[in-house]
Amino acid sequence: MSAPQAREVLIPNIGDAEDVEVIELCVQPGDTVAVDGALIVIESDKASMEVPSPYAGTVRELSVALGDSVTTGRLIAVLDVEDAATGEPAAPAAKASPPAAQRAEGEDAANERPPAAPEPVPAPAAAASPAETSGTPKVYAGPATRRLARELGVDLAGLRGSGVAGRIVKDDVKAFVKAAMTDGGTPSGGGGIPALPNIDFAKFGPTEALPLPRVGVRGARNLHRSWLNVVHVTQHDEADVTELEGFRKSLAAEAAARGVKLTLLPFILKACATNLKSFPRLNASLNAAVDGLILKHHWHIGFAVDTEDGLVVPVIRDVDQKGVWALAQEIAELSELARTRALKPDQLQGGTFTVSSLGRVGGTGFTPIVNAPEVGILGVGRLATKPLWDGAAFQPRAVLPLSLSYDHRAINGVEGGNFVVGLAQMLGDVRRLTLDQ
Ligand code: CAO
Repeated sequence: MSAPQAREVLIPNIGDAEDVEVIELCVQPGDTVAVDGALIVIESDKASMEVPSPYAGTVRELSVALGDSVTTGRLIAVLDVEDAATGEPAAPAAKASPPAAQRAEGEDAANERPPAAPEPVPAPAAAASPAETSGTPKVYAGPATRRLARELGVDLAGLRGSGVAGRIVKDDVKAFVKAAMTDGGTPSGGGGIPALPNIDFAKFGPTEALPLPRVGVRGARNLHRSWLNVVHVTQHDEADVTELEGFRKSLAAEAAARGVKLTLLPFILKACATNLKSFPRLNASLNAAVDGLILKHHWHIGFAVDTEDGLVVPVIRDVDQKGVWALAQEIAELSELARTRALKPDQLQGGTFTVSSLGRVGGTGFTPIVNAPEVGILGVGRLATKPLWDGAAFQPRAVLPLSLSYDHRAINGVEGGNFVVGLAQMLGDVRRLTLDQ
């Protein structure tokens, strides 16, 4: 094999256009590029265009930078061309390039073909995906699509193309923006996530389509957004709530007289608010730049309510300032409003931490999804009587499973672990709720 030879690549003839701007670098030194793989994208007043490589080779140096103004004949890059057979210019492509505006229009017409349009011949080399050829840029789109994306602030690297050979077309950009505007997130398959195949399940047996209620659809999107954005870790522990259960049951007559159902949940909310004061980073949100925390000096705790329409999370404000009776009352009222779809928007906002109790259902632990932009959520499992060693013998104790999921970007493992241990201690001895107030 012969030694690589250096080949210069120049800005092709771009017609009358003078001083066009370099708006995108499609390769970096060290990248390999195929014949007609995009090197840079330039933009004049009228249009933008990709400048393809006339050689197959490795980029030795790049002679332009983003924002440079370039004219015909300016050096773009020097390539190391390995193989003379494939390394020679395949065609007078660079020199024969039509004026930018014409080329851009021509490319766009091809770009905007519907995905299902028949493709008479394999995609021409000039349309080969840079992802397949140069290896670095994963974006495969024509100039007008790129311009639209820039105007709308869309990062094309996060889109899946519906055009021929995965090419991103204008409609993909518009659909992405529409999805982001309507639900604050991206549909399945957006954000660079491979979409699931659309399978006709009826092929395998009888099926039935069940539309999700609006609450369920919105909840699913919120969960998906949290799942994708939050770096989840779940820490499990158990609280010995034998004394608390004895205390709670001893209040049964008083609860009945007050017309309140006294479950474990109000004690758990109270214990969370108290414990959050000792762990302020769990009562916080990450800032937009994800380089700092916004600590909240208010303790508004949301609790998950299972309704016919799906999961709803009303928020109890200032839990730290309320007693257990008041919390029990508010849980009952807000749950009822949730189940009758009568919650007001402000009763669903402003939470700083969430509790999701599946205690009445069962389970020894689960991994709740953080209700972003909060950074912590407590999952509560079903109380069970277990033998615990007291140093001399096993004793039957009432044990409550606790599962804390937290955003590991904001909370480290020791902090998360200590929070759950502290919470378990507090529920193990509710006299602790009166300390540190
Ligand atoms: N262990 C054992 N029993 C428990 C328990 C636990 N951890 N938590 C509650 N219970 C018992 C209660 O004591 C009550 O018993 P009685 O009927 O004998 O008095 C019974 O379960 C039902 O309690 P509840 O659900 O009515 O009351 P709650 O205060 O515990 O919870 C509410 C209220 C609104 C949170 C709950 O009804 C609910 O909707 N939970 C579901 C939350 C959910 O869907 N989470 C999952 C979200 S993630 O997908």
